[in-house]
Amino acid sequence: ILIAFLVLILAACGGDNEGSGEKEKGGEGEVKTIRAGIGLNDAHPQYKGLLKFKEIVEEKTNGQIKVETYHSGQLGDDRTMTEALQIGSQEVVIPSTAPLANFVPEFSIFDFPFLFPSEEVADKVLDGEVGQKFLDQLESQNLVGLAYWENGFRDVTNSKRAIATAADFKGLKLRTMENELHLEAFRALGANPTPMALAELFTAMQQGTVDGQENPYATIYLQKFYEVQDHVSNTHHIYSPFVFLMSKSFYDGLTEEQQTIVKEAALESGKYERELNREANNQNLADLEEAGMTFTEVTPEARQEMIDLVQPVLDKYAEKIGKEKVQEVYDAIEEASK
Ligand code: KDG
Repeated sequence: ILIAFLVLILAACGGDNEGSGEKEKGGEGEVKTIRAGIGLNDAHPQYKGLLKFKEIVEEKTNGQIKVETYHSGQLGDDRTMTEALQIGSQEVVIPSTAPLANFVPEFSIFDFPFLFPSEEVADKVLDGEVGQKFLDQLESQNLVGLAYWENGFRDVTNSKRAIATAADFKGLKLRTMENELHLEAFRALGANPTPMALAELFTAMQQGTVDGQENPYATIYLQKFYEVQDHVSNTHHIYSPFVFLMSKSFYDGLTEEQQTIVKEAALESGKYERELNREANNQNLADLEEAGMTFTEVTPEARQEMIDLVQPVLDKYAEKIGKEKVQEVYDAIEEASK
């Protein structure tokens, strides 16, 4: 019995040694940790999508990859977190394309006002060849783009006046994301835009530093902006995609199997996030009205006037980005709309 016991102990030690050998090589024995951060709060579908990503990755890697999730800008705003990915001090962030354009300017295309006619068309273009081409450009910035998620169609809120036409934007102090195209487009509409981190926005509206902001209904509702804003309009001026980013140095250090798992998990949890987000956006306008906000309809004619006003800004950016690249996106949208 004693000999059998010793044999068992030796066998167990042998197993361990093999394991730590792999660990030294950085192979499958090593537990890796992903710190994943977003700017929105934990009530938002984006955070629920992130939890789904965590669940899939931890299950499929048998715990070899752990995912720590952070919301509400706990790790910083989109830009700071993206920089952290570049230097390898954070592993995942899911920014809107707007702040991402500060790293790869071509991403501005997706923030052209009134570009995508519907969420379904956006899905086809982003998940197709054209969307992939943009993700490929991230590598030069030490970033890996694993999937597109959805922030959604953005709508304006403010505490000064109802916005029905372009003229109503006049002089309005609006918070925007950190993106030159957004700033120029709102200036073209007559507003007075200022970039600001999401985490500072609620207080800025409460204290009157800004009159309003623009975000999808889900964000307006779930971040409780209705507590400090009176008017909401269906401007639907920009469709904001999210991009699921991973630090390239971290991604390169994964085994091939782990790379496949994180890629598939980003796509699968993205589908789930889009579904939840669309449900929320469909429901949350009614919730905003219920919470006391006044809804103002923007007619197709009024929207057309807004389109005409921002057109010179788009022409300028199309020139900057490269007309062919922009045309490729327009063609893909036309194809996807058939
Ligand atoms: O988690 C995403 C947010 O950081 C941000 O991209 C959301 O649309 C947004 C905004 O207005 O800041």
